Order: sequence, then structure tokens, then C-alpha cells
Amino acid sequence: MSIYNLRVSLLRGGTLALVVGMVVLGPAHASLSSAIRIVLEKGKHYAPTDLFLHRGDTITLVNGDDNAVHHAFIEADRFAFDAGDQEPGKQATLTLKEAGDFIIQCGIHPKMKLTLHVQ
Ligand SMILES: [Cu+2]
Repeated sequence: MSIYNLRVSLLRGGTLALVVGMVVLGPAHASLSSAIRIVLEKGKHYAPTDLFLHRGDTITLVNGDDNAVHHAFIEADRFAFDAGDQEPGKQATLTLKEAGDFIIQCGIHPKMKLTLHVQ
């Protein structure tokens, strides 16, 4: 291996270590400043039906049904969210970056509604 190749290898190794470090630090830092909330999709309802959040919080939508597919989405002026079809047991995450009230609907079950109140 030439010196040039060695330098390139070290550089790549350093970049990789930096990326790994950021990934490892990311969740730990996030837990200090923001919350992760679990929302259950079950029996054609979201549980809970209202959530009070702060900007930067993340919600995880979990399909807790045995058979039903859900399709969570938000249509808002400032952003859009679409989880796509969620098979039973699948999760989708959404980080709230905007303040305001937003309604998560379900493309398959029109009565499913979850209101997010983001400060
Ligand atoms: Cu649904």
C-alpha cells in the first residue's frame, strides 16, 4: 500500500468514525431536548386522540391491529406527511418541526383522527 492509499484509507476511516459518532450521539442528545411519543393505531382509532407536543418531538405510529392496514397522513399548509400503507405491526415516525395544530388522518379509515397540538 502506498502512502497515498494509506492517507485515503485513514481519511475514509475518520469520516466513517465521525458518522458513526453522530448516529450514536443523535438519539442521546435528542432524549435531552425532545420526547418520543408512541401512538397506537388499533380498532379504527388512534390512541390517544390528542397529543400535546413541542417542536422537535417525534411521534411513532404503531399499527397495533392484527389484520387492518392503516395509512396515516397530514395535509397542512406548511408541510405534508404521508406514512404510506402500514401493515400490522409496522411503525412510522414523524418529527414535528412546525408549531400549530395538525390532524393526522387515515387514508383507509376516514373516522380515524389524531390532533397534534405543537408548541
Ligand atoms: Cu386506519
